[in-house]
Amino acid sequence: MMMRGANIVMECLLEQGVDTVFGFPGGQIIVIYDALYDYRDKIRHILTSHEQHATHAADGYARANGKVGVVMATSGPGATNLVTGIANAYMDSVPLVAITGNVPTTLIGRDSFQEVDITGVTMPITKYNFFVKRMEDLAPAIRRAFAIAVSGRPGPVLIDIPKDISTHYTEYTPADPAELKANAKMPEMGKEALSQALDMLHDAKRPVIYAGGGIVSSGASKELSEFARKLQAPVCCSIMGLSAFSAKEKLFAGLIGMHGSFAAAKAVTESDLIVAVGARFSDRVAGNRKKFGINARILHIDIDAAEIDKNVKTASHILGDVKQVLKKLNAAIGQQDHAGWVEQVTGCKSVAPKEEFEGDNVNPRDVLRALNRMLKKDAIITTDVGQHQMWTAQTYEFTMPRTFITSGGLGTMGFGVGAAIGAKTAWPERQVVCISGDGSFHMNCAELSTAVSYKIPIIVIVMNNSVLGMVRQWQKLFFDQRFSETTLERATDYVKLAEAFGAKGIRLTKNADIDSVLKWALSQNAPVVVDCVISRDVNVFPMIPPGGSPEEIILEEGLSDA
Ligand SMILES: Cc1ncc(C[n+]2csc(CCOP(=O)(O)OP(=O)(O)O)c2C)c(N)n1
Repeated sequence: MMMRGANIVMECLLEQGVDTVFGFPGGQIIVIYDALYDYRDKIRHILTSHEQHATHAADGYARANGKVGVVMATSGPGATNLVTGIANAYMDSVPLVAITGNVPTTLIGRDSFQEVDITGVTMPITKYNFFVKRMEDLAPAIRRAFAIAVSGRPGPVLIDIPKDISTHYTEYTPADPAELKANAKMPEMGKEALSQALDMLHDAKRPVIYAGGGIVSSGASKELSEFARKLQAPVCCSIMGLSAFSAKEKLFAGLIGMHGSFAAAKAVTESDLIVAVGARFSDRVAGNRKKFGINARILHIDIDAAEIDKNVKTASHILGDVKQVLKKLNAAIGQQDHAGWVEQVTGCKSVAPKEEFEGDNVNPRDVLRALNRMLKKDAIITTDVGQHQMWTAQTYEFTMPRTFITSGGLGTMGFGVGAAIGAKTAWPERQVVCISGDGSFHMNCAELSTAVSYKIPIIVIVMNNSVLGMVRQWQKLFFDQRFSETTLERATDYVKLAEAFGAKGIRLTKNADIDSVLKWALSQNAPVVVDCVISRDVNVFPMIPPGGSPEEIILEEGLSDA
């Protein structure tokens, strides 16, 4: 049947099962929004205040429910406003489809009003991108975009659609659902790799599992749990891996890396076999790559061949979907016994850094511990970026996959509120709390208006220390306390700000009030901001100095000799 390009976009979204998109309209995407008007009963659109946060919302939606997130924006500034969100999804392997309008093909390359080469701009931060030049390419491009976003290692794909393509008519033939399914591809795993891995697993005396975000995206938590028990190995998680393995399991050794636990640092330093599963040895995990796991052989299980031997040299690897690989290993491995080693590592879980806070302020970790007690098991926590993010990662006990949504790779301040809106849109019945900092919240607070307009009752906890805390901490530890441009001391009243947007606000100034304030916030069924006043001198410990390795962990303030 003959159909307008913009309507084909809608039909193709429906083919993919899309029922929610986030975005912001404009002149070059106006025809697609015109089509959306006729599909508004089938496709819910959430209009954010800024395109960046529409991308974060689509990203949070995708991370929370495992579907592909969809974001739309107009050409030029609309498209460039998506860039940080796309890069964020790329770094954290989140399946996302971004649709941008562009000027008509006849105006391309003439520096037309609001023209930008967004496929050129996003080439290094997308898995693939399409510039649709011909009507007949439109539907195939959208179908391929969704397939690419979820195939192998997930990631973002962008489709740039010039205005004449969305305006003109062409023949539309609905896709065969079986064909759509067959488009998503997973690499096959090799048999030899598996038998070599089994030998390594059987030989190990002090094995440790380093679990990353791949476990979450492949839905392999159950398989990981069985694997850890069979191998009898402690499990350390990267920040992307948190929630993949229950923090309540005895074998959980905590966060690995720069701000990781002492137990995790001990485990990787003393281990003779590190099994990395769906993880990529980022610099925040490995620190000094030459010293990481210095006494261990490394077995790397990952879906992305490009990750093998990229950051650290491995002894062996298995390429494949980690869920399928772990299933095979679990079937073949048999029960191992490393009780003594497990005790050595998990016995260190109580080694905690000194906890700093000033008596007349709120202890941020106590707030997180209270949330841990008060929230339901399936509550979703999102964060912005800074100290508050690391306190959350260290303190909150995640027990269910996809309950922790944070910007791991790009470290994007401003991510948390959009991500919370996306997560709550995906799971309206679940509690969704964003832990933010006052610096980050200044970047995304306008999205409170989105939460209010669409009645999306998220809770934002602003750990308000009046400073850009994480950068200030580095200045304190490594730059001789020269606090260059990290003291905010904004006059912003977060309670009034929340109220101005139509949300609710409350201030928390004393530790004694934590429970009552949180109880109030949780009972509002409306967007709430909790202005949580903390001291500017609370640090994140432990800390591995930049370029250091796990054995150089700093438990308290002050550098080790290294
Ligand atoms: C968009 C962006 N700009 C700058 C940074 C660098 N940065 C990392 S943490 C941080 C401070 C964050 O301050 P705040 O949100 O108040 O959180 P806190 O560390 O105080 O908890 C900064 C500036 C970043 N990660 N992202």
